Amino acid sequence: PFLENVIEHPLFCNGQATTTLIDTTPELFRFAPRRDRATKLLNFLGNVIVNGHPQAKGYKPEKPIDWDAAQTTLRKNLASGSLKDGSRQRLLELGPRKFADWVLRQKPLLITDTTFRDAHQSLMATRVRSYDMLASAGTLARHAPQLFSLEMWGGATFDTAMRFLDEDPWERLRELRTRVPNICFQMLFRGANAVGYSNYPDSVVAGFVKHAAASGMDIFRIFDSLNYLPNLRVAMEAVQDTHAICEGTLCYAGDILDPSRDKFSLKYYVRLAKELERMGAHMIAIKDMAGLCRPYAAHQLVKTLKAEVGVPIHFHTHDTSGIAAASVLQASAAGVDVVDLAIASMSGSTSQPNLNSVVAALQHSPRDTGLDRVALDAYSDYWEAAREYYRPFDTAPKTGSAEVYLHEMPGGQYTNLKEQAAAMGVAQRWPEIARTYAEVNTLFGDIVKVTPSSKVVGDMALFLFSRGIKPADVVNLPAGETPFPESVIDMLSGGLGWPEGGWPVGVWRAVLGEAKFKAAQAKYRADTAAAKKPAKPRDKKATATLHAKELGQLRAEIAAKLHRAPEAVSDDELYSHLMYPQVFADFAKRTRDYGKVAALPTPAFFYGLQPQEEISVEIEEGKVLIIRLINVSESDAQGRRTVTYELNGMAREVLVADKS
Ligand code: 3PY
Ligand code: ZN
Repeated sequence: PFLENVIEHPLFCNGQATTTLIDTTPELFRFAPRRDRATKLLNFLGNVIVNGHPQAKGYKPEKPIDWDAAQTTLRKNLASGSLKDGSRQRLLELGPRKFADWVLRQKPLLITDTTFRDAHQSLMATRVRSYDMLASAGTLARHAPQLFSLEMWGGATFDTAMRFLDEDPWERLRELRTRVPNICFQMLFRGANAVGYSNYPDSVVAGFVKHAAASGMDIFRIFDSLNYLPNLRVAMEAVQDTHAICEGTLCYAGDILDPSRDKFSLKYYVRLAKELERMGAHMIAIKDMAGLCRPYAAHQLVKTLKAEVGVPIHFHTHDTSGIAAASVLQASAAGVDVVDLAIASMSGSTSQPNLNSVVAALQHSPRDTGLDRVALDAYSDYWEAAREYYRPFDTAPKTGSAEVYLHEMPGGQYTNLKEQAAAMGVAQRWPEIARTYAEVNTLFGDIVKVTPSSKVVGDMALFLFSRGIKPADVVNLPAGETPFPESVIDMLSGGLGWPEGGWPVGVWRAVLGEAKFKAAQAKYRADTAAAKKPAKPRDKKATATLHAKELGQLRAEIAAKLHRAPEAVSDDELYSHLMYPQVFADFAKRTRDYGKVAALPTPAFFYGLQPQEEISVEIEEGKVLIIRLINVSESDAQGRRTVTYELNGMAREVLVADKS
């Protein structure tokens, strides 16, 4: 409790605590009584029952939903069966290079299932909870051991797990690993931005990779949001020091078949792919984050890359246009090794194309995947029912739209930006905002747009739109005098690296002002000159020593803040803190207040319980709480309600302040 008092104290939270905090702050020693795990959960549930979950946006399922139906079906049909070895055993046995050679020799089209990561990031603002993944993961392990990998971590999931779902992302990784010992796990890694939005020190990036690999990650898809390859070096080298596969990534923008978009030509992508191969990539991903790679472009791109590089090619796209399955089939025909797809009921629209249908499409063809369609359909039924729990977040467009070729927004950004527009009260003007987004892209010289560069384009679009400034007029504004968003200033200063050819001078000068513009231009020249020099051979030992020293210092700083010995700060805590200090601190506090809410079934987590509804909650292996809601009283004079439960058959009450 002393520690809790310290880290919750305003002086500590504001970073103003010094070594005298303990002597000068007697209230640190006033301890609240320790609450047991069950009481904490009953308090959490009581709050949701009385006040609603802040994430559920007031949504309440209209009629009682048979929440259990999906899981029962899955359990009945598929939960049993033996575990066969799969891609993970093969990787561990062969090592990454020989594993990649094995991939090259495969005739069947290999498939990555993105249901646990990109599908829900792109359809439901990354809100799917571990609980629902864990309930179904064992089924995949048993019935789809032919899958190449499960993309189940990284991207936005690290942030949202803690920020919105009160979950520890590291626990998600390890618990899924326990249930799926046989299929490779894959994550999306934002190069120098790791799983955050800004650049981190090399020691942090490399340390994160190492810890993730040790926690069960097998394939790292590493990209940069401007295709600025120097930003990939540290993470790629770090992966090469583990058992895992380093998937170097080229982000697809433009249209290779459109001669007027010559910035993003076939030649450009071949150059990137060759460079990634030279940097040590075991595989190369084509990351078509917005779903812009049209079918015949996909064919040509894959065919050319297969001829030009010697490592497997992995194709990732989004179905925003409604026609991306055709791109997948064309990529397959051109010899792509692996493709990303999402389970049927979590596919389509801004998500990946439909896994079940592609498997069916390739049956009895030379690239037949060998996956069990009956099992995959049952698995899809499960997600169809589970998806219902997430209705407040499920805001992706219902159908495909060719409009994506105009605005070029990544699948994961579309719903978020729309939400931001709604928060500004301009939801009805979405088509104009989408157009402004496209015009900002032109203003920036036509760039790759993916987290975080896509967010910067979105910030600029909303900024200009809300002030009634046309993107094309930005270059005529007095240099350095408009209060552009911080993210825009940072990107144009080189904070994210550099786009091919640098920034157009007009917008560069208008945003930064003359002095900062000159400094940024000099930095751009120096960085690009340095990037052209042949890289010095890496001194692994010296780098490891330097990183260990830096990480040791960071760990000591955090330990001092927590009043713990450095060795008492776990690696999970260290990296969660380093990625998102405030989000992690808030998450840790809520965990102290409410316990392990990740153990609650999703309907109870978001919508509470109905009177007489009963749930069972496994708070640790073998320790199950049976919670039944009995009654919610009227408010008392202080505006509090008494929530009465039965906990394992015994009456329990908690008092909840009614915030309505
Ligand atoms: C992410 O970085 O989270 C993405 O999904 C980019 O496509
Ligand atoms: Zn994606």
